[in-house]
Amino acid sequence: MSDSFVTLETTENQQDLMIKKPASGLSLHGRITVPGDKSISHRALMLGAIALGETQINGLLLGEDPRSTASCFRAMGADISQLNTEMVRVQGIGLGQLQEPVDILNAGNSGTTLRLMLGLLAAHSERLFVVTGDNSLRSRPMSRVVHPLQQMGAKIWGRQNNSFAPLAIKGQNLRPIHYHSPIASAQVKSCILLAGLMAEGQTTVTEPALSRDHSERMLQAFGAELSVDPETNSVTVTGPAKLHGQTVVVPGDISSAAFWLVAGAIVPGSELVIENVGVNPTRTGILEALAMMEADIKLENERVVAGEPVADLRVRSSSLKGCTIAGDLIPRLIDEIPILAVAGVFAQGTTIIRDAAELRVKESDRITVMATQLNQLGAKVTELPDGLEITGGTPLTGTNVDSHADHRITMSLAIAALNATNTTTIHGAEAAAVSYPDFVTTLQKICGQ
Ligand code: SPQ
Repeated sequence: MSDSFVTLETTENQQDLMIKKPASGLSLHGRITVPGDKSISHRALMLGAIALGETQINGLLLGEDPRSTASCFRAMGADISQLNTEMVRVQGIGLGQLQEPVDILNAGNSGTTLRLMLGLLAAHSERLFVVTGDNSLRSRPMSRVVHPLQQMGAKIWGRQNNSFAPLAIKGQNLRPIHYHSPIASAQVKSCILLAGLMAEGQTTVTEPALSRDHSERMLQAFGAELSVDPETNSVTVTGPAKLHGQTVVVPGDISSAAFWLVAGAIVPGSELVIENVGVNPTRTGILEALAMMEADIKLENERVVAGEPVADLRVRSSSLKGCTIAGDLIPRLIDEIPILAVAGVFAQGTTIIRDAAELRVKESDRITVMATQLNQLGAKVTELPDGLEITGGTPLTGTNVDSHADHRITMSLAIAALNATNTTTIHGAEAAAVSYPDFVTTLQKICGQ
């Protein structure tokens, strides 16, 4: 390892990220931006492809997941320009007009690509689609979207009673349903709403707690007839819909900003400003959880950009306190739980995370992986069936840890390593490119490297 504090070593198949605290100490400073919101990027590409006319996307995330979405929709005839952050142009082909692809559609590592796309494909009458993904995605449950789509009349086949990709879909004319989802999942909700765009009549999804609402906002902006009942957490779309291309401005991803919020909070003497972050209330559970932990975070320059609330986030280091994170807050911070676990490790007292069993079916089993990897560094983390119990205040010692090919695990472990002694080596760090290709460069920048 060189004298540098943060180094990346690339071998043929994988990257090792090495972090060693400089002898002179460390604090984090700077104004930074984070890449475009991943959820909004997927939806902008998909709705752009099925709308009439041109959609222009500013600020698209150039991570591997939206690239998977773009390549699947190109394979079905959508004209999507080269991906860049300035301006991506999508020439929509119209609802119901996706072509039968000549090969298997590969969603890579992206659950959002596969589950949302299934809703659209199931409604494309008389066309056959075969969809798959990488090792991780092929082990994630698809029955949560297959079952409601079957209730709408979809024909879907797959492994283990149609539960896992690869899946084959023969498009049908679907009928509308009222689906009471057993889980608060934006992917389930969005999949059914997208299918409902082509079913004649009203399709309603009711969920047990509110999940992210980017699909609802964007569908309305594209001209769909859609109503929301906040009392019952229900959304209704009326089909057949007509969508029209729009300009989408993608805000910075709060799930990516979360790494810097926790880094700024736990590394003594730090102050960071993260500019242009999406603060949609269905995503700001992380800010509420960190406020409960007494983190010093302020929202500045709050504004609304193209229908999504945006702010700059200023974080200053402070001493954190353990807290309990559970219930309806969980769907509003589900992807931030790995980095919240890191905050818990450096907080005084106990942090308890419950009602988060969904973490077991993400890109990795994020409950087991965070517990084992943080404990490897010397933390005191106990796995619960649906969460984690973290006893804060135990010092960490750098050693070898593994990303388990999960982007959010890679980045969470890197932030934990900032407060560890010795060198921490994170194997499989290339996973970060799924949602945050410039993560290491930004880390080096705020470390003054
Ligand atoms: O797309 P994918 O792989 O499922 O990505 C993850 C992530 O950590 O980036 C989940 F592992 O985010 C999901 C999120 O957990 C993205 C998403 C969306 O854009 O609709 C919704 C959430 O999933 P779910 O299952 O709760 O609907």
